[in-house]
Parts: sequence; structure tokens; C-alpha cells
Amino acid sequence: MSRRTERLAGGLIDQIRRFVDEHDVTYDDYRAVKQWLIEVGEAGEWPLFLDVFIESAVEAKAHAARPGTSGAIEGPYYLPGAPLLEPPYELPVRADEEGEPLLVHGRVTSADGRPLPGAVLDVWQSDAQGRYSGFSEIPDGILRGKVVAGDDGAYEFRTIRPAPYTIPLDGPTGQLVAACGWNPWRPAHIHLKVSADGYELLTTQLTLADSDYIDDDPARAVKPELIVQPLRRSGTLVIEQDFALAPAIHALAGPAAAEGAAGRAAAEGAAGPAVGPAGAARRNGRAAASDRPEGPDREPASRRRAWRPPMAAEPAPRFGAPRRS
Ligand code: MBD
Ligand code: FE
Repeated sequence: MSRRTERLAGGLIDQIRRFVDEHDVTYDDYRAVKQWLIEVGEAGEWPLFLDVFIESAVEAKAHAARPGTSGAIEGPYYLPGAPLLEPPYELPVRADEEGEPLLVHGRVTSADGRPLPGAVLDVWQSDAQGRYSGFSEIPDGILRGKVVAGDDGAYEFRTIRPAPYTIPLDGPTGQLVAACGWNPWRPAHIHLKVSADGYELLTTQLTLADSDYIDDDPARAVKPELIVQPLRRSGTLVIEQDFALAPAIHALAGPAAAEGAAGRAAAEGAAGPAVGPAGAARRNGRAAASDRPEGPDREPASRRRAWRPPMAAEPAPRFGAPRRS
């Protein structure tokens, strides 16, 4: 039995029971919510719903006191194991890729300003229509890859300008958003996981300053200090952004913190293929069972599997199925 699980699960249930009382929730409400929750699971939209509506609160707590560049939510579209690219770095695109060419560059340093040669930037982004590879018709591997910083910590890669992303409107998450009259569009952004030996993995997002929806992100993941202004330099669109990493002190802070730090560190070693944190691996239908030790707080693997969204189901769910043939 786990005290933390009991405290969190019990507290959440208590909160909901109080909410039912305060808001006079009826049987009609209850049945509608129950059906909607079932549909979110059936559509494989739990990663989407949770990362859009909950993750930013967790991220804010997790990194409130961390020095260096601010983090931002990972979201539901990260795929571990993107290839290490070769210089000159360019994210993989299709032959006929639409979208404006974009150069992203800057330096990776420690929080106290020392350059971090060999730092790895694991980048993923949408295409010019706001779609992510692995989660749409666009081929696997497009607009994903790892870039390595040079001797002075400088990095540079070419890509295309990402477009705003809309929460899929035909699924239960989109239906909820529409029913509430909320904006389903996220502003154009680029995701990165920046890592270097001895430093804490930085998962962050850069939001393009000239994008629509900056002030109305449904995921509340835009941070002022992570808004970047694309500039035109001799005809090319350029973004300059430095990244500063916090020292990996958490590994010394006790067993629970160590597990978290180890998971984060393992997520993006400079060398090997990435093994994501358990949550990310599970949501992507990967080998989550091997990420963390089995223990009293862990459900047996047979139970855990039941919680994995039906990623590989046919026909592909509206959201979330990395289509692998
Ligand atoms: C995204 O592209 C994203 O980054 C997040 C956090 C949620 C939904 C879609
Ligand atoms: Fe995104």
C-alpha cells in the first residue's frame, strides 16, 4: 500500500464528491460525464486531454525553483528514439514539404553560463498544417530529430515554420471544447528536450511571437520568456534562442527524487536511443514495463497494460495512434 497514492486518490475523490454537492450534479450530468470519460478512453484521447488541460499545472510545480531556461509541457506528441541527425542539421522533411524555411540557432550552457559542448537537442514540431508525424497521415520521422551542440555549446538546425495546432474537433476532447466554447487552437510552437551529461533534462517549447492564439493557448503552456520572435535575415526566417540547463542535483536528494532524476536523465542521453519516462513510453505504446522497477507502488504489468490507450487499434483512433505499418 502506498500512502501517497492513498492521499492523492483519496483527496481527488473527496474533491469530486464535494464538487458534486456544491454544483448540484444530477443523474443526467453524472451519466453524461461517465459516457464522455468512456469515450475519451476509447478514442485514445487521455494523453491529449491530460496534457492539454492538466500538465501545465504539474509542470509549473515541478520546475518552479529550477534555475536556467524555463520548462514547458511535453504534450502528447513526443516520440522517444528520434534519430541523431548529421550536420549540417536539418529536421527531416518530405520532398514537397510546405512551409517557410526556418533556421533555429543559439547556445546551450549551464545555468551559470558555461558552454555545454555535445549537448543534445531532441526536437519535434508540427508541419505547416499543424500535424505531427506518428499521429497523422504524415510519414514517420518527419520533423523530428536530435541535433548536437558544437564545441562552444552552439547549435543550429534548419526546419520549416510550424503552424498552429488544433485539438481534433471530431473526438470527445474536441466535443467538450466546442460545447464549452473554448478555443481549440494552440499557437505555433517548437518542442525541445535539451540534455547534457550532469544536467537536468530540459523539456520546453518555443512559441512563435507572430503566431495567432498566443494569448489563448488551451494548454496554457505559453511562457513569456519562451516566446521567440522570428527575424528575417537576408531572406531567411531565423529564430535565436539559448538554453541554460540546471545541474542534476536531484539525483542526490533521496530515493524518490533519484528515481525521477534517473528517469529524466535516461530520457535523453547524448548517446543512446531515448527511453522515455514511463508515462511517455506508455502513452506511445512502448516498453513502459521496463522503465521503472516493479515495486509495491507499481501495479502488475498485466494491470498497467489495461490503461494504455488503444494506440495500435484498427481502425486508427481519431487521436493518438502512431501509425506504424
Ligand atoms: C500539442 O501540440 C501540444 O504541444 C500540447 C501540449 C497539447 C496538444 C497538442
Ligand atoms: Fe505541440
